[in-house]
Amino acid sequence: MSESCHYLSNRCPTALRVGVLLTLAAVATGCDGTEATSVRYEVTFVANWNDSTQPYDNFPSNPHFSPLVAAVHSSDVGFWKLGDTASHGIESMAETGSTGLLAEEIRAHEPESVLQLTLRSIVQSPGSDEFEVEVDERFSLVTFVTMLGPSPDWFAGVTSRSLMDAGGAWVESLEIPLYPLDAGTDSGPSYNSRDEDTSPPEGISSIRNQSPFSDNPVAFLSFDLVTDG
Ligand SMILES: [Ca+2]
Repeated sequence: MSESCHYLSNRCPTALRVGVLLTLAAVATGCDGTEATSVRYEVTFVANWNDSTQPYDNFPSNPHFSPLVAAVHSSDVGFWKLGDTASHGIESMAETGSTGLLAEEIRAHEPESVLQLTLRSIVQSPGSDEFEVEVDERFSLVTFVTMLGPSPDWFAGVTSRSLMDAGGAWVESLEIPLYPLDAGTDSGPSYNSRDEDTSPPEGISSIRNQSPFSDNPVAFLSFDLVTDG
């Protein structure tokens, strides 16, 4: 039942709420009578971080991306933003690749503002991973993060990316180049720098085209609408 509770605000007439609860189905019905139809996307992550795309500063011998974290959520919540100080969960992910704290932060918003949390495995670079997410009209945003490993506090991702176009239609296909980001919590300048806590922490920033990174993406994230019923 929880999957439908978010459609049943207190503004709904009681009769409607009862009616909806009695007719729990694959599609949830909003207060205005419209159906919140869920659709699925195939998500493809392609790691493109290697010593030819980023040919600087003692490129590491074991480049990889930490276990991917993907959340489907509403606009009521966000998990990171350029210029903002990283949450403990983002800091932990970006410095160690750990997903535990970040998963807790995201799950704290279930089911009201988060529909789905997906945790994947490490992806070697070059390498790739594929998985599906489910979205609907209310939960149409995706936040995705993964750490570049080894690194001080560098990660890649998207935040609150909508899978709807301006007209409210589902985007059929979307490929997003990912550039390196600095979580602002460790001041190490190089891939294998020792821990060097940034105090106070700085805002999350892009380090695209800043040493040791070139102007090339470190990965690509694609969303393809699944149409096979
Ligand atoms: Ca840093």
